[in-house]
Amino acid sequence: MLTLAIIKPDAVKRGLAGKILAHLEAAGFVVRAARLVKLSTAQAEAFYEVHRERPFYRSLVTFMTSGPGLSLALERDDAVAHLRDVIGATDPAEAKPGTVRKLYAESKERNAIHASDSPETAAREVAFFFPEGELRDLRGSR
Ligand code: FUP
Repeated sequence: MLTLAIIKPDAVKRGLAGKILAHLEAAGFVVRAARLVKLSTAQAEAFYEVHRERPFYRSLVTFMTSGPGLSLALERDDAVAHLRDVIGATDPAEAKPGTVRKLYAESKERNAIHASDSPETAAREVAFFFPEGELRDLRGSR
């Protein structure tokens, strides 16, 4: 199955995209699509729509539009749950050792990586960044 990750602007800016992608590949994820995207305010607002009423929403949108992030459609078995394990808790102070956020995040907001939180969200978020035709199948001819 597929899930959506974004290596966030803080991590891209600090030159950590390659290290984080290597971490994800070592954890068994296969890249099916990738795109370096600088979100517009409207796009970031739409992506984080579920958080619109939260106190951190405006700051989160500003951060996510501050520079390009690397959006990734990733595949492996049970991809959503596995990726959540690999990235760690939202706040790096609470993330387990060896997780992407523990290793690379600066703060609860500037936390290096996004990962879809359910299969339904993953389907929506993969479609947000990648039209069906952009997904590559490494085992097939596409
Ligand atoms: P997560 O699924 O771990 O990314 O966390 P949430 O969906 O709860 O939050 C989405 C993003 O909002 C987080 F990645 C960072 C930001 N956030 C804050 O800036 N402050 C908070 O208190 C909670 C979340």
